[in-house]
Amino acid sequence: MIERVIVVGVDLGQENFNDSMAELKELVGAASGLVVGMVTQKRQRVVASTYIGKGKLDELSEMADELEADTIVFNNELSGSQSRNIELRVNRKIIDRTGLILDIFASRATSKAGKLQVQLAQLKYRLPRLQGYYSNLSRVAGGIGTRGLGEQQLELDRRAINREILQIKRQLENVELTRQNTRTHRQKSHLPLVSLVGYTNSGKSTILNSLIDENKQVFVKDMVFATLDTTLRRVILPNGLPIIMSDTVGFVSELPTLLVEAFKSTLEEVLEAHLIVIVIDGSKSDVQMQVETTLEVLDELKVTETPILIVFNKMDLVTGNVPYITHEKRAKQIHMSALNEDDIQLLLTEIQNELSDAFEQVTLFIKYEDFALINYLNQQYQLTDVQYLEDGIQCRSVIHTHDLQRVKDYLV
Ligand SMILES: Nc1nc2c(ncn2[C@@H]2O[C@H](COP(=O)(O)OP(=O)(O)OP(=O)(O)O)[C@@H](O)[C@H]2O)c(=O)[nH]1
Ligand SMILES: [Mg+2]
Repeated sequence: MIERVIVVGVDLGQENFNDSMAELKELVGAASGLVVGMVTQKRQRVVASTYIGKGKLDELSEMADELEADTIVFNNELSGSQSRNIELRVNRKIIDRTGLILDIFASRATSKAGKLQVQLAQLKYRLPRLQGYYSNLSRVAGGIGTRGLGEQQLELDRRAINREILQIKRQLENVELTRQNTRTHRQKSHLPLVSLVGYTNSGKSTILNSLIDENKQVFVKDMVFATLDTTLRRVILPNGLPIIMSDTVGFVSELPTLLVEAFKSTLEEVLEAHLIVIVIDGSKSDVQMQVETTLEVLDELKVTETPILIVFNKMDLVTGNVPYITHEKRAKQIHMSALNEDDIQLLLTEIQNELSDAFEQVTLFIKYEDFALINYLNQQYQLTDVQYLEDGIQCRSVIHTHDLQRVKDYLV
């Protein structure tokens, strides 16, 4: 049965209030809920005990009866006692934005690490709210689409939850060890790393797919939070140089700190990136919010120095003004559609330009007896103008600067 949902928001004068409410509706949809109504209220500050005012609560209660709503979703974080108080008045299941996002993540996580990370975030989210739950024993807890964490777990007391948190942390450490091994492996390959980041559903995975072989494709879908893990793929630039590209979990405004926290290790690749490509859905009205949100998360991850390229994707859907971020001087901005082959080439060229410090054009003469080096270069790079001379080969290539040392005795 599809849950019928009323969304509620308090307008405290924040700039993106309407966008944020629209996004909340999308999130409800992503959790397979059906939005049947919306209640908003303009206030100077929220009511400490019930978040919205008494009159609004009555209105909400009536509306819930009238529209036969099952669940009320608030566009803010609620404390345990707030949601209990509201629930007592409205007699419906109350979920807040963070809880909703956690529910979506819980239902989407597929990898072992992803599942553990979401579980950890869910437990940490519940811990400070237990008090509220326990004061109302009639509460049937759980969220839209909740999976993975059994509802009965809410009955566990704090100690049990804490024990579970410890246990999950331990499991995560193990998973992390394996991840670190793969990372070390990649670092040994020394290839420049380019990370695709940005809003959920902006087309990051589609862009990556258009750059790689069919049998290595990643999951793409028109829904929020399609990707929850980090994938690394080898991509060849127009000058023949290989790089590594990473695609990762998408962001959303007010992404719960708990989740950013939980996904830090998933997002760790971003820390090591030589270039960050921020992918924006250019066809939406909230491009400013998308960029800001993304920069905020990057800040939270302490990524502040890495060069950035801002990409407005889905330009094939744009009929009006071409979007542009005015105050962002740090980054170059380009416009493209992942569905257009020429645009994909343009993106690659831009990435190549941004990475120009990372590679150099060389001409080499290598004796045949040094075939190990010839082999290595052949595997790593594209060699051009190859001439087979009497005692060795002469060739040209674009190589990564980290390999300059290796070939310095062979430069022509
Ligand atoms: N029209 C159009 N659709 C696009 C374009 N790029 C991606 N899409 C569609 O947008 C939807 C989301 O694409 P994804 O690649 O899954 O987006 P994502 O950024 O990886 O999303 P998350 O993994 O949820 O963070 C899919 O339905 C894509 O087919 C584009 O340039 N034009
Ligand atoms: Mg994706």
